[in-house]
Amino acid sequence: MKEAYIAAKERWARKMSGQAHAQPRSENRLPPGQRQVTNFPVLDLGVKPEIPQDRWELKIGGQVENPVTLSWADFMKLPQFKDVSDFHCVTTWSQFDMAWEGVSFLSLAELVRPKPAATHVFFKSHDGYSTNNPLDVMMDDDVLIAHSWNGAPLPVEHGGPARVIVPKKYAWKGAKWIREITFMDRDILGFWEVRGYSNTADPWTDDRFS
Ligand SMILES: Nc1nc2c(c(=O)[nH]1)N[C@H]1C(S)=C(S)[C@@H](COP(=O)(O)O)O[C@H]1N2
Ligand SMILES: [Mo]
Repeated sequence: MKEAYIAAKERWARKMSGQAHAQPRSENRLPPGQRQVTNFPVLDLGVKPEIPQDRWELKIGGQVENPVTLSWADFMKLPQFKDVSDFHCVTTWSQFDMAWEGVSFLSLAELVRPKPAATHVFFKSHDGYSTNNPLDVMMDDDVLIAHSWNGAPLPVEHGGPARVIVPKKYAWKGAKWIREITFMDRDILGFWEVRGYSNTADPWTDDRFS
Protein backbone atom coordinates (compact mmCIF):
# COMPACT_ATOMS: atom_id res chain seq x y z
CA MET A 1 0.00 0.00 0.00
CA LYS A 2 2.78 2.48 0.90
CA GLU A 3 4.68 2.13 -2.41
CA ALA A 4 1.45 2.10 -4.42
CA TYR A 5 0.35 5.24 -2.60
CA ILE A 6 3.64 7.05 -3.28
CA ALA A 7 3.50 6.10 -6.97
CA ALA A 8 -0.11 7.31 -7.21
CA LYS A 9 0.80 10.56 -5.49
CA GLU A 10 3.66 11.10 -7.97
CA ARG A 11 1.34 10.57 -10.95
CA TRP A 12 -1.17 12.92 -9.30
CA ALA A 13 1.47 15.62 -8.70
CA ARG A 14 2.41 15.51 -12.40
CA LYS A 15 -1.26 15.98 -13.32
CA MET A 16 -1.65 18.86 -10.85
CA SER A 17 1.41 20.64 -12.25
CA GLY A 18 0.14 20.25 -15.81
CA GLN A 19 3.18 18.15 -16.71
CA ALA A 20 1.34 14.89 -17.22
CA HIS A 21 1.31 14.07 -20.92
CA ALA A 22 -1.87 12.70 -22.39
CA GLN A 23 -1.72 9.01 -21.61
CA PRO A 24 -1.13 6.90 -24.70
CA ARG A 25 -4.44 5.05 -24.68
CA SER A 26 -4.15 1.36 -25.33
CA GLU A 27 -6.25 -0.14 -28.10
CA ASN A 28 -7.64 -2.51 -25.52
CA ARG A 29 -9.63 0.00 -23.56
CA LEU A 30 -12.89 -1.87 -23.55
CA PRO A 31 -13.19 -4.29 -20.61
CA PRO A 32 -14.68 -7.75 -21.28
CA GLY A 33 -18.44 -7.78 -21.82
CA GLN A 34 -18.66 -3.99 -22.35
CA ARG A 35 -19.67 -1.98 -25.45
CA GLN A 36 -18.64 1.59 -26.16
CA VAL A 37 -21.34 4.28 -26.16
CA THR A 38 -21.10 7.98 -26.91
CA ASN A 39 -24.15 9.07 -24.92
CA PHE A 40 -24.23 9.29 -21.11
CA PRO A 41 -27.07 7.14 -19.76
CA VAL A 42 -28.58 7.98 -16.35
CA LEU A 43 -28.85 5.33 -13.64
CA ASP A 44 -30.46 6.06 -10.31
CA LEU A 45 -32.96 4.75 -7.77
CA GLY A 46 -35.83 6.78 -9.24
CA VAL A 47 -34.97 9.96 -7.34
CA LYS A 48 -32.83 12.88 -8.52
CA PRO A 49 -32.33 14.99 -5.40
CA GLU A 50 -31.95 18.72 -6.04
CA ILE A 51 -29.40 20.16 -3.63
CA PRO A 52 -28.83 23.90 -4.09
CA GLN A 53 -25.19 24.88 -3.62
CA ASP A 54 -26.02 27.12 -0.65
CA ARG A 55 -27.46 24.13 1.24
CA TRP A 56 -24.83 21.64 0.05
CA GLU A 57 -22.50 20.17 2.68
CA LEU A 58 -19.97 17.39 2.58
CA LYS A 59 -19.28 15.75 5.92
CA ILE A 60 -16.00 13.81 6.14
CA GLY A 61 -15.24 11.89 9.31
CA GLY A 62 -14.76 8.53 10.97
CA GLN A 63 -11.21 7.28 11.47
CA VAL A 64 -9.54 10.64 10.76
CA GLU A 65 -7.56 13.17 12.80
CA ASN A 66 -9.41 16.19 11.43
CA PRO A 67 -13.10 15.62 10.65
CA VAL A 68 -14.63 18.41 8.57
CA THR A 69 -17.94 19.56 7.17
CA LEU A 70 -17.32 21.45 3.94
CA SER A 71 -19.63 24.08 2.52
CA TRP A 72 -19.71 24.50 -1.26
CA ALA A 73 -17.34 27.50 -0.94
CA ASP A 74 -14.93 25.43 1.23
CA PHE A 75 -15.02 22.61 -1.32
CA MET A 76 -14.34 24.93 -4.25
CA LYS A 77 -11.39 26.50 -2.41
CA LEU A 78 -9.58 23.15 -2.27
CA PRO A 79 -7.01 22.45 -5.02
CA GLN A 80 -8.91 21.93 -8.25
CA PHE A 81 -8.06 18.83 -10.25
CA LYS A 82 -8.86 17.94 -13.85
CA ASP A 83 -8.54 14.48 -15.31
CA VAL A 84 -9.75 12.41 -18.24
CA SER A 85 -10.78 8.80 -17.68
CA ASP A 86 -13.00 6.03 -19.03
CA PHE A 87 -16.33 5.16 -17.37
CA HIS A 88 -17.62 1.59 -17.15
CA CYS A 89 -21.18 0.78 -16.07
CA VAL A 90 -22.04 -2.75 -14.98
CA THR A 91 -25.06 -2.66 -17.34
CA THR A 92 -22.40 -3.13 -20.10
CA TRP A 93 -21.86 0.38 -21.46
CA SER A 94 -18.56 2.21 -21.33
CA GLN A 95 -17.85 5.78 -22.32
CA PHE A 96 -14.28 6.81 -23.08
CA ASP A 97 -12.52 10.09 -22.33
CA MET A 98 -14.81 11.56 -19.70
CA ALA A 99 -13.29 14.92 -18.69
CA TRP A 100 -13.85 15.49 -14.98
CA GLU A 101 -13.02 18.44 -12.76
CA GLY A 102 -13.28 18.55 -8.99
CA VAL A 103 -11.24 17.75 -5.90
CA SER A 104 -8.93 14.74 -5.77
CA PHE A 105 -9.62 12.20 -3.11
CA LEU A 106 -5.89 12.52 -2.29
CA SER A 107 -6.47 16.20 -1.40
CA LEU A 108 -9.45 15.36 0.82
CA ALA A 109 -7.40 12.69 2.59
CA GLU A 110 -4.61 15.20 3.17
CA LEU A 111 -7.16 17.56 4.70
CA VAL A 112 -8.77 15.06 7.11
CA ARG A 113 -5.67 12.87 7.75
CA PRO A 114 -6.84 9.24 7.97
CA LYS A 115 -5.75 7.44 11.14
CA PRO A 116 -3.65 4.27 10.75
CA ALA A 117 -6.79 2.27 11.62
CA ALA A 118 -8.61 3.50 8.47
CA THR A 119 -8.82 0.71 5.88
CA HIS A 120 -12.11 1.41 4.06
CA VAL A 121 -14.27 4.31 3.00
CA PHE A 122 -18.08 4.45 3.07
CA PHE A 123 -20.12 6.93 1.02
CA LYS A 124 -23.65 8.21 1.64
CA SER A 125 -25.78 10.13 -0.83
CA HIS A 126 -28.86 12.33 -0.72
CA ASP A 127 -31.04 9.71 -2.45
CA GLY A 128 -30.41 7.03 0.17
CA TYR A 129 -27.70 5.40 -1.95
CA SER A 130 -24.46 4.22 -0.43
CA THR A 131 -21.31 2.44 -1.57
CA ASN A 132 -17.93 1.43 -0.19
CA ASN A 133 -14.32 1.06 -1.32
CA PRO A 134 -11.04 0.02 0.27
CA LEU A 135 -8.93 3.06 1.18
CA ASP A 136 -6.12 2.01 -1.18
CA VAL A 137 -8.59 2.00 -4.10
CA MET A 138 -9.54 5.58 -3.23
CA MET A 139 -5.95 6.80 -2.85
CA ASP A 140 -5.28 6.69 -6.59
CA ASP A 141 -4.34 9.51 -8.92
CA ASP A 142 -7.55 9.30 -10.98
CA VAL A 143 -10.11 9.32 -8.12
CA LEU A 144 -12.00 12.54 -7.44
CA ILE A 145 -15.16 14.22 -6.22
CA ALA A 146 -16.29 15.81 -9.47
CA HIS A 147 -18.36 18.98 -9.82
CA SER A 148 -17.93 19.35 -13.59
CA TRP A 149 -18.04 17.10 -16.60
CA ASN A 150 -16.80 17.98 -20.09
CA GLY A 151 -16.31 21.61 -19.11
CA ALA A 152 -19.72 22.29 -17.55
CA PRO A 153 -21.23 21.89 -14.07
CA LEU A 154 -22.33 18.32 -13.48
CA PRO A 155 -26.05 18.06 -14.33
CA VAL A 156 -28.36 16.98 -11.50
CA GLU A 157 -29.17 13.65 -13.18
CA HIS A 158 -25.49 12.74 -13.18
CA GLY A 159 -25.05 13.57 -9.50
CA GLY A 160 -24.56 17.33 -9.38
CA PRO A 161 -23.57 19.34 -7.43
CA ALA A 162 -20.89 16.68 -6.80
CA ARG A 163 -20.28 12.97 -7.25
CA VAL A 164 -17.50 10.48 -6.70
CA ILE A 165 -15.56 9.07 -9.67
CA VAL A 166 -13.49 5.88 -9.27
CA PRO A 167 -12.47 5.15 -12.87
CA LYS A 168 -10.88 1.73 -12.31
CA LYS A 169 -14.11 0.30 -10.81
CA TYR A 170 -17.61 -0.17 -12.23
CA ALA A 171 -19.45 3.11 -11.93
CA TRP A 172 -21.75 2.05 -9.09
CA LYS A 173 -18.68 2.43 -6.81
CA GLY A 174 -18.93 6.21 -7.38
CA ALA A 175 -21.74 7.83 -5.38
CA LYS A 176 -23.71 10.61 -7.07
CA TRP A 177 -25.15 13.46 -4.87
CA ILE A 178 -22.48 12.74 -2.26
CA ARG A 179 -23.21 14.01 1.25
CA GLU A 180 -20.99 12.03 3.61
CA ILE A 181 -17.65 10.23 3.44
CA THR A 182 -16.69 8.05 6.40
CA PHE A 183 -13.25 6.52 6.89
CA MET A 184 -13.77 3.08 8.47
CA ASP A 185 -11.66 0.54 10.32
CA ARG A 186 -13.62 -2.26 8.58
CA ASP A 187 -15.61 -2.82 5.42
CA ILE A 188 -19.36 -2.39 5.35
CA LEU A 189 -21.36 -3.01 2.19
CA GLY A 190 -23.25 -0.34 0.28
CA PHE A 191 -26.62 -0.34 -1.47
CA TRP A 192 -25.79 -2.58 -4.44
CA GLU A 193 -23.12 -4.56 -2.61
CA VAL A 194 -25.77 -5.95 -0.23
CA ARG A 195 -27.96 -6.74 -3.25
CA GLY A 196 -25.62 -9.13 -5.01
CA TYR A 197 -23.19 -6.86 -6.81
CA SER A 198 -19.51 -7.64 -6.47
CA ASN A 199 -17.74 -5.87 -3.64
CA THR A 200 -14.54 -5.56 -5.70
CA ALA A 201 -16.20 -4.44 -8.96
CA ASP A 202 -13.20 -4.80 -11.28
CA PRO A 203 -14.25 -4.22 -14.92
CA TRP A 204 -11.12 -5.91 -16.24
CA THR A 205 -11.98 -9.27 -14.72
CA ASP A 206 -15.72 -9.10 -15.50
CA ASP A 207 -16.24 -8.97 -11.74
CA ARG A 208 -19.90 -7.90 -11.68
CA PHE A 209 -21.79 -10.01 -9.16
CA SER A 210 -20.89 -11.62 -5.86
N1 LIG B 1 -26.43 8.44 -5.29
C1 LIG B 1 -26.38 7.54 -6.27
N2 LIG B 1 -25.20 7.29 -6.84
C2 LIG B 1 -25.11 6.38 -7.84
C3 LIG B 1 -26.25 5.64 -8.25
C4 LIG B 1 -27.47 5.92 -7.62
O1 LIG B 1 -28.54 5.34 -7.92
N3 LIG B 1 -27.50 6.88 -6.64
N4 LIG B 1 -26.11 4.71 -9.26
C5 LIG B 1 -24.78 4.19 -9.50
C6 LIG B 1 -24.72 3.43 -10.73
S1 LIG B 1 -25.38 1.87 -10.70
C7 LIG B 1 -24.06 3.91 -11.84
S2 LIG B 1 -23.81 2.96 -13.20
C8 LIG B 1 -23.60 5.31 -11.90
C9 LIG B 1 -24.32 5.97 -13.04
O2 LIG B 1 -23.96 7.30 -13.18
P1 LIG B 1 -24.74 8.15 -14.30
O3 LIG B 1 -26.21 8.11 -13.97
O4 LIG B 1 -24.15 9.49 -14.24
O5 LIG B 1 -24.47 7.43 -15.60
O6 LIG B 1 -23.85 6.02 -10.70
C10 LIG B 1 -23.72 5.29 -9.51
N5 LIG B 1 -23.89 6.17 -8.41
MO1 LIG C 1 -24.64 0.84 -12.72
